Amino acid sequence: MKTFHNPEHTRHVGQHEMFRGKLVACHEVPARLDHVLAELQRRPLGPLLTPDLTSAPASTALDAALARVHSADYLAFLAGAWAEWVAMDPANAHQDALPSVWPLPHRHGFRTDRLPSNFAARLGAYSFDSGSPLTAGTWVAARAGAACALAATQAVLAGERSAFALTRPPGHHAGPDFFGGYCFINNAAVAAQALRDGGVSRVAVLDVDYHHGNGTQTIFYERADVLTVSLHGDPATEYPFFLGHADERGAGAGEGCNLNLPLPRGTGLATWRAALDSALQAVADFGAQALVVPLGLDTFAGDPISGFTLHSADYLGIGAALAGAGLPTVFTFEGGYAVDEVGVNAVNVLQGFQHAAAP
Ligand code: B3N
Ligand code: ZN
Repeated sequence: MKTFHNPEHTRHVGQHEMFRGKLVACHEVPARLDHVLAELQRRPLGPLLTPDLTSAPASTALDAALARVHSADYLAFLAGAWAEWVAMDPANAHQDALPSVWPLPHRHGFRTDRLPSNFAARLGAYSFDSGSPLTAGTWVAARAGAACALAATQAVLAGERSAFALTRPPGHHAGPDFFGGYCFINNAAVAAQALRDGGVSRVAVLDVDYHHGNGTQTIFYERADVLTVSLHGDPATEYPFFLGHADERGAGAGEGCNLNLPLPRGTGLATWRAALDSALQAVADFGAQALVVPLGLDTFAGDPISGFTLHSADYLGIGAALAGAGLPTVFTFEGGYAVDEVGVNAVNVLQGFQHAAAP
C-alpha cells in the first residue's frame, strides 16, 4: 500500500481549542502524524511518498479537485484568512484565529445572504465551532493534505488495491463552505469526488471515526452516485451533536444514499463490529465500485476525548473486515488523540487490510 504523507502538516499547529468555557491545549497535534509515519517505518506496508506540490499541472489539478467539493468563496476565504486576521490587528500574528460569533441560519432570522466585511464575523460564518484554530499555516497544510488525498486516489485509479493519505489537519467535518472539528478541507470528499471524476460510477465513503462525518454527509447528501455511511458516537450526547442521526437518509436524488449508525458512548468491539457489518452490507447493496475510508482512531479505549472501548489488537480485524468489501480503497487519516498509540492503531488497520486483501 502506498502512503502519501503531508510534508507541510507542521505548518498547522493550533495553540488552543475552546472546551466548556476554557481554552485548552489542542488535541490535534503534529505528533499524531509523526507517530503513524514512524510506525509505517517500523512495519513497512509499501512506499512512503509525498505528493507533487510544486509543478504547475499538479497545482492546477489540485485546485480543480478542491473546487469540486468546496465553494469558491470558502476556498478564497481560507486562502486569505490569516492575512485578514493579522490585518485586523498586528498583534493577532501571535495568536490563532478562533470564531466567537455565528449567524444561526435556521433560527431567529439571522441573515446569511449578506456576508459581513468584518473578518471576525466571516470567520464565524464559515465555521461551526470554536475548537478549530486557524493558524498562519493552516491553508498551506490543509491544501497539501488534499494533495495527499488526490495522489492516493490517483494511485488507486491507476490500479493499486489501496492507498493511504496520511495527513493532518483532518477533514471529515469540513463541509462545502465551512470548517470545524479540527477540519478545513474534506480530504475524504476530495478522494470520493476524484474517484467519480476518474470514471468510477458508484463510490462509497465508510467513515469509521468516533465522530460523525457531518461534512462528508453534507457534501454528498443529495447525490445518488456517492453513498455516505458513518458509524459514530450518538449525536444525542457526542460531538458534532447537530447531525448524525439514523433518520438522515439522504435527500432528493440522494434519498437512501446516506446511512448513519449512531452508537452509545461506551460501545465495545462486539457492538461496533456488528455496526461495521451493517455498513459493509450497505456498501455492497449500493453496488459501490470503490471505497473511501475516513480512518479515525479515536474509537480507541484510551482516547482522551471519545467514548468507545476498542483496543489496539482490534484494529487488525477491522482492517481485514474492510478488505472484505473487495473494493479499491483510499484511506484518509482523521481523528485519534491517544498520541502514543495512534501510530500502532492506524497501522494495525492498514496491515489487517493489506494482509486480508493479498491474493
Ligand atoms: O469533544 C470535545 C472535547 C472533549 C474532551 C476534552 N477534554 C477532555 C479536555 C476536550 C474536548 N471537543 C469538541 C471537539 C471535538 C472535535 C473532534 C474532532 C474529531 O476527531 N473528529 O473526528
Ligand atoms: Zn473523531
